[in-house]
Amino acid sequence: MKLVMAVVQDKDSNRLSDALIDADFRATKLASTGGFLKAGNTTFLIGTEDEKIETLMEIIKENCKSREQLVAPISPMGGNADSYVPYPVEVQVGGATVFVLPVEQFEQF
Ligand code: 2BA
Repeated sequence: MKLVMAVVQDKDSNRLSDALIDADFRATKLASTGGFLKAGNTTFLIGTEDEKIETLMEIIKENCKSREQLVAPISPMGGNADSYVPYPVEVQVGGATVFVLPVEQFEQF
């Protein structure tokens, strides 16, 4: 068994939830925040059998889109102004960042 942790953009989270339910995957959604953009995203915890991982990856890939996002400039607080960029910068945010972990034991009480 594996535990899949997938960080996805909020805009894709409802679509992915629906697709997971349709394909009979069980998932938990956690509200999370990206460390770099400090913007909300959604982390899915999905426990599943090893043989279903490929199907699950396809579902995640199909339902999560990569997008450009603007990072607002943060003004320097009495510090080094040399590296300060006074205009918003665009970064490419991936469709999904996925970690696959082995599960030692799974119980439901
Ligand atoms: P954030 O940390 O808010 O990052 C959003 C996007 O900003 C990243 O997209 C990347 O394109 C860019 N970025 C992040 N750190 C950067 C840096 N130090 N310098 C320049 N650009 C940087 P993604 O890589 O697609 O990541 C999307 C979200 O997935 C991340 O949001 C974070 O919440 C999560 N994530 C990505 N890699 C992770 C990792 N190794 N461990 C845990 N969470 C991760």
